[in-house]
Amino acid sequence: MVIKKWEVLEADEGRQKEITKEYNVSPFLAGVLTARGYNKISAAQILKPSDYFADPFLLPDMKKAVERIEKAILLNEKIVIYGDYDVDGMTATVIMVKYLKTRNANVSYYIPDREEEGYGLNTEALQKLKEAETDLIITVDNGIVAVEEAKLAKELGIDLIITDHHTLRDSIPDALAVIDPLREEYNGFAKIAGVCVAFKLIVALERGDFSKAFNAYGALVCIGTIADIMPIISENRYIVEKGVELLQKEQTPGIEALKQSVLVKGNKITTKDISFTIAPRLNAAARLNSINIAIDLLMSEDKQESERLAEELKQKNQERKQLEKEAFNSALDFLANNIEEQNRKVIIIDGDNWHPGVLGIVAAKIADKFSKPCIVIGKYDKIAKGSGRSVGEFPLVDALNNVGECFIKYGGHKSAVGFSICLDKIEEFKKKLEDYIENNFLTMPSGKLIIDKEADLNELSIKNISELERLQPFGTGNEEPLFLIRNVKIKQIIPLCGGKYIKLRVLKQEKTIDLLCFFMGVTEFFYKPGENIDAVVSCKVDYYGVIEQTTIKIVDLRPTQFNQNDYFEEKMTYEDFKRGKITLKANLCPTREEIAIVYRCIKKYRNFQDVDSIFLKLQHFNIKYFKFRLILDVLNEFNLILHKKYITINEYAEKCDLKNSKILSLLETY
Ligand SMILES: [Mn+2]
Repeated sequence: MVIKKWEVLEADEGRQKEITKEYNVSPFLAGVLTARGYNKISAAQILKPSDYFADPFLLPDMKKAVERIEKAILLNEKIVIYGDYDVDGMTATVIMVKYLKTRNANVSYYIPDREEEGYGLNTEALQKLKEAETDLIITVDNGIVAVEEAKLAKELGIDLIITDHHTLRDSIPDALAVIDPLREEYNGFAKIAGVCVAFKLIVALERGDFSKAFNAYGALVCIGTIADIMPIISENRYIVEKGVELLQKEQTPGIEALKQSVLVKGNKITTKDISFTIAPRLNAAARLNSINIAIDLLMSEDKQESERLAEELKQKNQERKQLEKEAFNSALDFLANNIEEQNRKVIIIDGDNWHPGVLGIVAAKIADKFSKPCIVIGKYDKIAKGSGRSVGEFPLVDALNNVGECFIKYGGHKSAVGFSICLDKIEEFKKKLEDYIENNFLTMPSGKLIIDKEADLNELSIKNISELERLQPFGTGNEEPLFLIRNVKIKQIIPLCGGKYIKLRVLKQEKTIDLLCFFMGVTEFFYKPGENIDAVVSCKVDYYGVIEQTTIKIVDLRPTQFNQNDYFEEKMTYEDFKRGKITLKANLCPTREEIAIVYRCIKKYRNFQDVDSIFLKLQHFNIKYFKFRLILDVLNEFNLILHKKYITINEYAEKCDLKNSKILSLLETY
């Protein structure tokens, strides 16, 4: 794991007191909320979300939409729900179709093909729908930018109602109704999913009867909201909390089968099951050209059919995982064999025939692993497709805008982009993008770990931790709280599950607590008893009958003496140097002794998972990061170390003489 920037938020004492009093919560919990920017009023978004479900008729054009749909139902006109292939779009499509069927409407749906048509309304689809004698199209989770397509729909004589939650461009489409919470006229809570906008339309069609509609569709609204990574505050909080409760009860055969297929027997379904199992499975169907499996399953009213579809969906997801693994490993191999590529500001990798449906996931995994924006390009017979993911605040789509002429088609937002490109344009694109970033971004944002509070061991009491449950459900925009505990001494390292995991017993000022570590086993754990560490932890209380016990889990850890600012500065300098962007001002040539220290460290501990782990282990030697990386370059130059699962000494390396090092002699000239 590459070292992430720890950023500790600060509580506000004044607001903390107010929140404590207003909501009758502990100062500990109130402190976390103020650190996250909440005050007495806005804290209600978290602590009293049920006050927040906004009246659907507050949304602009809602009344017009309801009237037009009622007319279509009355005259038995042909209605088509025009959806999207992600989980938000799927669930939005399904609830609209299901609802209109209960009203005996003449309704069907259309979801564009992910690879062939791409996202949103398109002219060919409109022509097809015209031929099928469609009278009314209702978009869900798309349409807000379809200015041209809306014009065409008008020419074709199809009425168009747009429901969307994406950002508006300069002009809104000329449609019968345009319902988007980001329209200026709307003053409610804006960050709701496409499925939630569709749901509001249903509530409006039910003349505002929220609870009946929620009982029928709340489970799907909840799945779509979580899958689309909406912030879990305000209305979304209500939807997720109540939606999960609904999901725990018996659902329609399709949703029930999906739920049963992901659940471990006897467990209750949680928000984590939705984000880590249900959503990826539904997405897998779309990624692998089989979206019908997902839609049919969500619609199904037949038990046997549902079970078959749920099983097929599971298989599709397995297939997706396999394709993803192949592409990811081949991308990692490329980076291991081309180490200089890792020093770029944005990592760009291309490969032949990587499945287009997994490019985005692979880009996200690489971006996370190297803490840098990453673009992954799959090359096929005639064209190439790319998908990118950003890190921190880096505006990836702006970067693409600046090289827009390279693409056939592209789009996206700050943190994720997608494009198609001619094969012979790839090199030009890479070069132009790199030049643009090199000239416009002196420093790149790094991956951050946002920490809510530096905590004393005493503060991590059962009472305080159990109160954090009031913040649940956690999710995007309402993450599980993280705490920093500083300068604790390792007393004991206790292996768990045969050494696969670790329990660390740590001590500070006479107080001892246990920390659990699940991301490293005994083999990889390079800290020793007696060493002082800083740890970022998450906490919860487990209930065993009448016994309560805290579980404190390590999210990240470092030696106490580690200097974060130094590290990030030196890392940037090193990478700039490697890309030839700076010349050295001082002689930074490592000494023979320093090289030996690093070599001996790798030889002794053997199981370093990455370069940064070695650096953390070397903390008490006072070798700066820049120099440390130069030393590794020298060791690589002579093939003295191997980069496999672990970084190890090459036992079969030939004897070498450092005098012959090209790197060292180059450094000596500065
Ligand atoms: Mn959406």
